[in-house]
Amino acid sequence: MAHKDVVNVGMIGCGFMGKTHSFGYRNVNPIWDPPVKAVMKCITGSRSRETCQAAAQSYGWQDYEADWQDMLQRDDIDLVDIGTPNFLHHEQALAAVEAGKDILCEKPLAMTLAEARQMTQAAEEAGVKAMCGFTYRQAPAVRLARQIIEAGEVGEVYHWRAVYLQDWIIDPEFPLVWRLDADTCGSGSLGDLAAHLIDMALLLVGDIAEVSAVLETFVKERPLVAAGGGTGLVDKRAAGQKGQVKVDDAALCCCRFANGAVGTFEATRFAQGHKNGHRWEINGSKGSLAWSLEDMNYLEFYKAGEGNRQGFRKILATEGDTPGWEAWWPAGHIIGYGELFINEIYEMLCAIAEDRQPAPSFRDGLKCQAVLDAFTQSARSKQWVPVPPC
Ligand code: SOE
Repeated sequence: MAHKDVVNVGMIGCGFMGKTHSFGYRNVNPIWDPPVKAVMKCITGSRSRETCQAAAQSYGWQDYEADWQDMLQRDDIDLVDIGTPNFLHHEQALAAVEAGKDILCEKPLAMTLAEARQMTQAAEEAGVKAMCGFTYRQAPAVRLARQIIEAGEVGEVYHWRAVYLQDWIIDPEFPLVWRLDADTCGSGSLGDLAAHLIDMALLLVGDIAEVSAVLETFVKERPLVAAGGGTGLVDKRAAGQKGQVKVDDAALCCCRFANGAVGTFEATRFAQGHKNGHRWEINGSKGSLAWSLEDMNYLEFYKAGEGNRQGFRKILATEGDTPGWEAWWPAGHIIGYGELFINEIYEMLCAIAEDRQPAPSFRDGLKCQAVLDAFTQSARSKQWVPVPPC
């Protein structure tokens, strides 16, 4: 793609992700001064025209379209950002590739492995830049962890241990919103939460060879909600009735990595008291690392061989040379959840300017989808399942 000074962005999604990504585009230029600048051209979504118009106004987009397909046809859009419910990713990403646009698509990349494969192949063959939105990778403390691992300071990795704990659907009267409806989300805590853990494991430990999983649905029926919870679905639901929950509330999974390490993953929306408890730990021959999203500016690092001085040190990952921190504030002036979207979009803009795939790319999203698929197969068959190479 010809090098330009600006990237005109078209956002699909006016909900939670529409808001976080808009926050990213609004702030990426002043914070990072990227080699190509983001221009907030247009927003659209699967909701009403009024919702799109209001989102454009409050999030700071120049324009809006009521129909995402009309936005994709516009010549003044270079990058399409897909922040819609999972069932729309495949169709929208393929349409964006067809229109020759670069893409940033939310996770999980798709509803199925076959869809993710098709999206990745289409994007790579068309030569468009395609990013999958595993935002937590962009935390400076996580990038520091990668630097420490690559420098060999953890040694041979033995263990990966990760949890993603939430508690927002414990009430059986909580309705069957799109994140719980198999037709719109594909899977429950697996695709929504474990996907983040898998991406981290692939980034920090390496390829996963085989898996074993248990999935559980504690609340089997929930009240139906009207009009698809803003997803643009035809309303197949009637108020006052209940619908079947066909996705997992909790996922407990094990894996063997290709490099000989072993790992565990626990993702649940039934961990009373935990709001967004994404945590992981790595144990290696020379040291250990640990990170928690709710305390995301810190990385814990234990180095073996320090005699009676040994212990976990808590590194505040805010130094000027901490990767992903370079453009932020003086040391100790911490950042939070929203800033990770600024970092993510900066990476996307750099990839466009440097004519390379962003990290994480659609291929990284596909690798994660292959593990999600293997977890599902294993839970059904009660067998260990190999993960196909991607
Ligand atoms: C669900 O509650 C959710 O918002 C996920 O969809 C996100 O991916 C995760 O970051 C936080 O939780």
